[in-house]
Amino acid sequence: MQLVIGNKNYSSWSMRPWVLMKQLGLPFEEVKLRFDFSPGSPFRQAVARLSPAGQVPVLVDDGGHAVWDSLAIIETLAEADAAVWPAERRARARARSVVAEMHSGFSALRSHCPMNIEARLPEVGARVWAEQAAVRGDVGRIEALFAEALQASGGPFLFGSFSAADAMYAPVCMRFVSYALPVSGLTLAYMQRIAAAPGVAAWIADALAEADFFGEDEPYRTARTPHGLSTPHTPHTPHTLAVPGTPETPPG
Ligand SMILES: N[C@@H](CCC(=O)N[C@@H](CS)C(=O)NCC(=O)O)C(=O)O
Repeated sequence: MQLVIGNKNYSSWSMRPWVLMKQLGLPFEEVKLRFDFSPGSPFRQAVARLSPAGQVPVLVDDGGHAVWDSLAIIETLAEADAAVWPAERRARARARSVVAEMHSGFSALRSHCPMNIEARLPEVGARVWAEQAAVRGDVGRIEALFAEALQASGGPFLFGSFSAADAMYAPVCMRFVSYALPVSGLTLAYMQRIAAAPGVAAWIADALAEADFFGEDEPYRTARTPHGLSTPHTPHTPHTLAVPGTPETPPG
């Protein structure tokens, strides 16, 4: 089984099935294609051989059969491992709902705060927060669904143990950190648990070790900041999650 992905610093859709497979212990070979969306690029050519949709992630089984789109990959994984979704019927239905909501929505947050794990852009986040009501709306809805799921399940993850829902929202947590969006203590504590989950921590460490600067996903910078580049990469410690005005809450 292969999972074809893009740059770990930027590719939020690739992150979702990757962290889910790691968290569930599903074996796979990672095939990473460096982002280059120009026509005929090695990225374009390699993806076109696998998927008519032309996007990553793509899951390729041992017979060479490809499944594309993060949600289709998640459902394919669920056929092999029931732990992808919560066991209880209503929780499973709710998890599917919030996963679908992420897959088809939150376009304001996604466009104004593109995933950029390595970046720390609190000033940009403050400006976006002040100017973009739709981003505030997206974050409010996400915080509400986090709170509802965590309250119903008792945590530590949205539906108890790590599921597709947590994988789907892991890149959102990365955005909240990079742009220092002003979220609640409950959300911060969940973000810390997400960042510390071994599969997520491994993805973050790999993202920080990358050196690529991909302009199409960098509306706010012209170069990557130095940390994690020129110096040897040190083991990842969970992000500093302190957001101005919001008390840092320990995991729990
Ligand atoms: N709906 C798709 C979205 C995938 C997607 O947008 N992938 C990006 C990288 S994160 C990509 O391959 N972009 C290349 C392009 O759109 O040409 C999914 O859920 O997998």
